[in-house]
Amino acid sequence: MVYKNPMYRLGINILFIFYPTFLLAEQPKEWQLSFSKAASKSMNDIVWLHDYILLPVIAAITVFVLFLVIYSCIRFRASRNPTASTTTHNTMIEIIWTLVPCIILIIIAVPSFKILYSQDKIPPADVTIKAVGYQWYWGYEYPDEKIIFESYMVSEEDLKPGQPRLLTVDNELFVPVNKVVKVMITANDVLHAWALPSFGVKRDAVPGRINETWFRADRTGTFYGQCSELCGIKHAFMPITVNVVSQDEYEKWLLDAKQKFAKKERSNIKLVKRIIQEKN
Ligand SMILES: [Cu+2]
Repeated sequence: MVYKNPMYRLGINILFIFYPTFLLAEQPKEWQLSFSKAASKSMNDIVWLHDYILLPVIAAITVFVLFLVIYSCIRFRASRNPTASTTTHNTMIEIIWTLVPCIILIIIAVPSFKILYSQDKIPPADVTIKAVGYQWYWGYEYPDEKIIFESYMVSEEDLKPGQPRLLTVDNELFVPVNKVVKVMITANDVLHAWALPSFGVKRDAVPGRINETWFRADRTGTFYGQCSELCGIKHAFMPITVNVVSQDEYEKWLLDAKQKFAKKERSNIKLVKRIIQEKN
């Protein structure tokens, strides 16, 4: 196949370097550079800040410093400049090298704070999800729909064709497209973090407190994330899978989920009753 051809792959990887978001799907790709393709306004803003503010600033500073280093190596080398200057002070240059970095920081700070505040202010939510980090899986709750379930990683030998390794879970989250989804994040044992790169979402899951964040997915698809706070030996094995679907499909899933997970709840209640009986 053409994709197996090493020259073709090399060509694609070179293209990736010049077009960081070119040809990327919803999950990490081999040899991928830069971010996953944005699926929310928040992530679009983050990518814009990175591509059009941070990268040009970093590139310009690097080139400028490199130029200064090379220039002074050549111009002021011992053979060409045997008597060194004794200058210790120049007011003009000191004002410039204080003011210019200040201006650069302000140029970065203005759009950066704008994005931070837009992430912080949660619009009225259409769907609310509670995510609870456990060692080592995620528990999810749709409080308005009375749905509670756990989401474990599918191990490598149980993967179906097309399912990505270390990212596939048994019970996926479903959210409707173009709707505000509020996520309340907490943990039940140690620190975890609920992170979904395509939505520009990352919040710590802290035992005993609830952090809130939100996203509005602007296209359908399956999106993957991972726990992003080192939480123990299986930190790498508690991925997050979110299916963004149409409103109709979401409602269909809700009906199914209410049955599927309600049954489980009933069996849990039975289990608790049995334990209480055994104790008595
Ligand atoms: Cu974790």
